[in-house]
Amino acid sequence: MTPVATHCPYCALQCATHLVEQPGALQVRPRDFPTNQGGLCRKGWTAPDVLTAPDRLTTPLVRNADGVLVEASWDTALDFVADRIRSLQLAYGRDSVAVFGGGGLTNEKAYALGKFARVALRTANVDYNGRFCMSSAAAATNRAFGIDRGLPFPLADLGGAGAVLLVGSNLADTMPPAVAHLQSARDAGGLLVVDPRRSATAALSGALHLQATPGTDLALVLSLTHVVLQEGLADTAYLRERTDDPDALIRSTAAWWPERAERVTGVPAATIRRAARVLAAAAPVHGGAGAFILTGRGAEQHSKGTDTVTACINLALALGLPGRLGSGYGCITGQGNGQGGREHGQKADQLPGYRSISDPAARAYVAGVWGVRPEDLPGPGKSAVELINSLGTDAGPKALLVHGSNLLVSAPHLASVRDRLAALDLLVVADVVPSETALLADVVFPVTQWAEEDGTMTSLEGRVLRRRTAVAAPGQVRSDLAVFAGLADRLGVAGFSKDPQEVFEELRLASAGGRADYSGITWDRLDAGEALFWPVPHVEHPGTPRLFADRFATPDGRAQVVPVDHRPVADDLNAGAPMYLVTGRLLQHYQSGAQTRRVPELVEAEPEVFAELHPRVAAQLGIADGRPVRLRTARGSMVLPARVTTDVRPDTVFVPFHFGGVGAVNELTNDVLDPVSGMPEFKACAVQVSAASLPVAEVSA
Ligand SMILES: Nc1nc2c(c(=O)[nH]1)N[C@H]1C(S)=C(S)[C@@H](COP(=O)(O)OP(=O)(O)OC[C@H]3O[C@@H](n4cnc5c(=O)[nH]c(N)nc54)[C@H](O)[C@@H]3O)O[C@H]1N2
Ligand SMILES: Nc1nc2c(c(=O)[nH]1)N[C@H]1C(S)=C(S)[C@@H](COP(=O)(O)OP(=O)(O)OC[C@H]3O[C@@H](n4cnc5c(=O)[nH]c(N)nc54)[C@H](O)[C@@H]3O)O[C@H]1N2
Ligand code: SF4
Ligand SMILES: [Mo]
Repeated sequence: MTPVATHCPYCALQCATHLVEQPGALQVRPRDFPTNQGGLCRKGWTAPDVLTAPDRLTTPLVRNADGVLVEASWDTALDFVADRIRSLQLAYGRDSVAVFGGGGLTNEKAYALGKFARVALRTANVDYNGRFCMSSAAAATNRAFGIDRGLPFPLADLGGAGAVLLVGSNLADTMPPAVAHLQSARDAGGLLVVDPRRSATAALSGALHLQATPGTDLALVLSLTHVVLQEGLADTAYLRERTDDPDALIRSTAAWWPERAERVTGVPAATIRRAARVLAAAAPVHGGAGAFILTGRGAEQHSKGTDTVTACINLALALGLPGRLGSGYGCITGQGNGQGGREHGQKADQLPGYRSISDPAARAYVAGVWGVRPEDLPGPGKSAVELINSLGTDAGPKALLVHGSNLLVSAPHLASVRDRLAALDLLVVADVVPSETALLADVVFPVTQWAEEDGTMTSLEGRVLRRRTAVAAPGQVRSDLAVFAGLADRLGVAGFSKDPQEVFEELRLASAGGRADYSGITWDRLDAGEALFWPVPHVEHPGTPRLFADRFATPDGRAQVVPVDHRPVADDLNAGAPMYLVTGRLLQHYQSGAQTRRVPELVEAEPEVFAELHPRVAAQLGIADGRPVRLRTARGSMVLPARVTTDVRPDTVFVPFHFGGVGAVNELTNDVLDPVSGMPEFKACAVQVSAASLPVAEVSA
């Protein structure tokens, strides 16, 4: 077999790979590419194992009268689902059927999913797991810059920087090959990391690890901005020319002198001053080599995530970074197609091309492409958690179709998710493996994964990439596209293609003139190796690697300063729950673990959930390393082994979220939402910690 050039199935770095047939199995080889520079992480190397997972789904499954999932033909399964959809919509209306998508789906699948919801089902109830991921940064960048492209510059631009401030990102574990791009900042002593844990990334930053109290990034960043302004380090010409309201920026940070921020964040005032100066020295206004401010989920997955990102943007504006070559603000998108997934209409309030579903002109245009009347398109729906919480209620959806998410592990406050899923009349899950969520479904569709399909993905830098078929799909596996087409056909709605390239051609047209304009991108251009960063408004257009050089995408072309202020975590510390529970990722596992918990090498490296505890706390509570500890929050309780380490703050417990069943930390997390973005507060809530005598990994609600 000639090596097939494609990209890794997992994260948004989309490392370039070659797939080659070795005796017995498909193997991955890294391919040179600007984001990974020939590197791959352990998950990427072992990704082919998921293709041949022993319990890979290979036929449709339908739950029988005894409640058992049994094999069925595609026709039987599709007929059954279409019949149920028809009768539920007849009885309860169009919105009684909901669709939940994922940021791992290709652009073609994401586009088809949104169109299927709006045109075939005509339901307003569609949203996706990007709500758990990118939504706070998306909301903040949309309101400040008028556009949401995670990195508005190629990742490799970081390579020359004098300083990089990472707020709540653990790149060294979550995108290991990307660490190479931080080398220049590290060499200059300018790598700053805000994290309540001494993560692998924080460890790279030496003394500039700002180990703030969980949930206090907003106060910290307001204070960094305060220092920049007070010490005359701001780029005043930039503020005047490129932002709409410099005074609002000054006013909103005036009260955040470092000594006050120290009391809130626990970061010494002297460290805050030093960090602000290091960052400012690298800014172009001071002749520095360039500075970047980047946010990750640690800053964003909070009920104030949008405001925290806004504060980061305001700091970047004060330093004159956005739109300058070699400097900027960016959000590090997470899922493989986390960027493209949020542009083509999976989101509750969105139509393809990153258009608003509330905008009459956008509705008219997209309705035209879809051959329907604008008034027949539904309006905006509910955000993910609101949608989940409405399932099976009197006014809520009675059926849910899930494509590309394992909600029963990854959504917050799982006891409630379980109740809501159980209250449904119909749960349909399309997946590649029997995930925790699929095992609960009435109907399961077995679908293709990365190496079995063609399509496009859009990486964290907004670059559109080709995914290519290397092997045939096993058994009766079909693409999600075939599920949408098969159901639409049975519902009597035409216009759904199973062919990804045909779908892409339609996506080009539907996105034309939108903010995320793909109309100039063709598979031929991608196959010829062109580096196409959106927007690409026509086929002669070279693409847009860097945004904002001359103007922002706002009506007046200036960045909008949105004044924000600090507020505490929603479920904050109290006498009964005196520590913070924070959650996040391990290098070895991906998301809900549905895929990586099926890779023997990764399971061997990290077989089970654990809780990181500071030695002082462990000693106080009489908990030895490896011994069971009980965590209890207002929503649930679990028992898991302790991992005693000085890497966490003494007031903090860290638990990875990659494990299901009794190992699922989302039993404990808070589903309170950011009012702007709909992001749940995954990253911080109050927890009671105690020694446990129960066997490890026992959970109760
Ligand atoms: N190995 C691996 N890589 C992945 C993924 C994966 O599941 N596994 N998933 C991909 C996806 S979808 C995403 S979204 C990205 C996420 O990538 P990251 O954002 O890097 O991942 P997290 O581990 O969720 O969070 C980063 C850090 O936030 C810290 N943190 C927790 N609370 C706070 C807080 O209040 N403030 C601050 N400043 N920090 C806090 C945690 O200690 C953690 O080290 O990774 C992508 N890459
Ligand atoms: N406590 C806590 N919870 C979190 C987070 C956290 O930091 N802390 N992070 C959140 C974040 S950032 C994210 S992105 C979410 C992610 O959490 P999930 O939405 O659960 O993401 P995955 O585990 O990637 O689930 C994807 C599912 O789709 C399947 N799949 C893969 N490819 C395809 C395909 O092409 N089609 C279909 N139909 N299925 C496919 C996979 O096998 C898997 O079962 O978790 C969120 N949950
Ligand atoms: S860093 Fe991300 S894209 Fe690269 S190999 Fe690892 S999981 Fe795959
Ligand atoms: Mo994510």
